[in-house]
Amino acid sequence: MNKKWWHDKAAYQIYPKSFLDTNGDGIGDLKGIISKLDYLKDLGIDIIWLSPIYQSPFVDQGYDISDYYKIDEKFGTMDDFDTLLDEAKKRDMHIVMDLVINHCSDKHEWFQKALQDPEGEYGDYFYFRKGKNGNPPSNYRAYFGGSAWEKVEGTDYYYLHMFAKQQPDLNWNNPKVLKELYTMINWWLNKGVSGFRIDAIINIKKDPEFKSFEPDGPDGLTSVCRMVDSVDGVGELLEDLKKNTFEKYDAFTVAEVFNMKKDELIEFVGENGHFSTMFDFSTHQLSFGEHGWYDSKPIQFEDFRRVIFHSQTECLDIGFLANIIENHDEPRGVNRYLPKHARNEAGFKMLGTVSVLLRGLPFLYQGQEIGMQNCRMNSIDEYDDINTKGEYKMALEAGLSDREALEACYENSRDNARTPMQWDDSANAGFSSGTPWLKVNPNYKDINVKEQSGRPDSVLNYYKKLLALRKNDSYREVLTYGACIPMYLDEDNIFAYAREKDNHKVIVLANFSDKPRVLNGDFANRPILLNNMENITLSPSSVTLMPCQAVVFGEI
Ligand code: TEU
Ligand code: CA
Repeated sequence: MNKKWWHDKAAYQIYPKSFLDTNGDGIGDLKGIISKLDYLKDLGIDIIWLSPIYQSPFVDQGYDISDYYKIDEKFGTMDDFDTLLDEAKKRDMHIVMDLVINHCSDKHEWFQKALQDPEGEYGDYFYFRKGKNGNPPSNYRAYFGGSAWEKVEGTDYYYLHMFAKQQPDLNWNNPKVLKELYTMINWWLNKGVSGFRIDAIINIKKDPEFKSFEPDGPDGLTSVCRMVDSVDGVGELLEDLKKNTFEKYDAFTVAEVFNMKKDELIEFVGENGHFSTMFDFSTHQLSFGEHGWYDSKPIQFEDFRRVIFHSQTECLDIGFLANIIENHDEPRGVNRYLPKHARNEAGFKMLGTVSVLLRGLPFLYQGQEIGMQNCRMNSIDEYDDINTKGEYKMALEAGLSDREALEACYENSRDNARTPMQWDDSANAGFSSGTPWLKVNPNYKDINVKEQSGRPDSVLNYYKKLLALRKNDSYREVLTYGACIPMYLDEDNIFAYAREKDNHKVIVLANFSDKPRVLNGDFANRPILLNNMENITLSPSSVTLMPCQAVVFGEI
């Protein structure tokens, strides 16, 4: 495998709106991010992915872009952005932008022009279709609920939106659209961004006939992903995109891909794949309900372990995955993946250990490094997220009570990850001197960066050690390129693996159960590289792990 500049890097996702507000308007900004670059460097971060900061009406928090060439004034100016690029560079850090090109905002100039004349030049930038007998062109349900077709007032036309109706899908069959997008991407790469996280990209290939499918829910609609699943040929679009943009700059790209087809992994992230890497969403997918959040299932440890090892094995000879426990679309990982007895600092460190030391790029999400948790909201009005509102509505329609629907939101809402970053125990967790745009999790008095910076055994200091271990001269190679070999698979609630390359070997052991566990093996002579507890019980032929204990052993 040819080595690439990004193979041994650690990444961190910033959700700019909730990171740090420096002018008291309640919204995080670029100046806030600049002021925390040293914090991130010290944590061990090389690549920073910014969720969208482009001009946007914020119907879907910036994933609805109205001008791809502008920084939204909420976040600052293009000068601020240039300063961020310079300051990151000085610290040998990389800035990666979010690239949202499956759709744009309905306030984008292209769409505004299209609305005026759906049959004209700009109409062909989108998917306008005539309705059928007074109904939409097909029975697709948008990802955020409701029909994926929106009627254009005063015409027979509907336009397609796979997400919110304010996010019309761009027509990737139109060469003019591709040219506009490639020019824009190259403009940002010329500016000095190191690459992109690529949003919802699997959705760009459509079946232009837009056939209806069997309904899959009580609303008589079928998820629009049925159409995505039914078409082939996304690879050609992705290859063309790469050749005209990323490849020319040796850019780093990480794709958000959900419904990839079987055996496509090599085309996506192989040596000459469409992308550098893509997120491993296999654990996240375990929680999917049949109809929505209201019938989502708690995750069982056995499944959690199985799907991670499956991804690790599948990718070994192909490429690298990006490993996450959470992002801005998911609840907090500690709530989702840890059993109740493990929702404490030892447990948070244990989850961090098994995730960060996997083969692939570790992506931390803001607040993960201090163990931020889901936030209890008292009514649907306290939520902001458009997806949460849609899921709440579906839950009520399916017959759940208000309390039950809110519970489903507590377990699944994207706003769990979007509450402001908890910097210290002053008002609003030190995030803003004004009124934060979204509720601050009341647990900030106990869980915040300041408290944890000053405490050697904190979750924050443990994450620093984890990332430092990946970069340690003696272990960097094996932790970057070494295979991930599952261990103790017949032991329930034990997450264990070795990272192996040539004659080098690192062993990671974690006890997710609520009882002490004895694992047979010769560990006594190995150096202990990390231990999330003070002690460890070793005998010549075994090791005993306390509940929530995670230990990393090095080379003899
Ligand atoms: O997400 C795409 C996507 O598939 C998610 O919306 C997912 O279905 C949902 O979050 C499950 O809870 C990307 C962005 O990450 C997301 O924030 C945007 O809302 C979406 O695209 C539209 O741009
Ligand atoms: Ca601000």
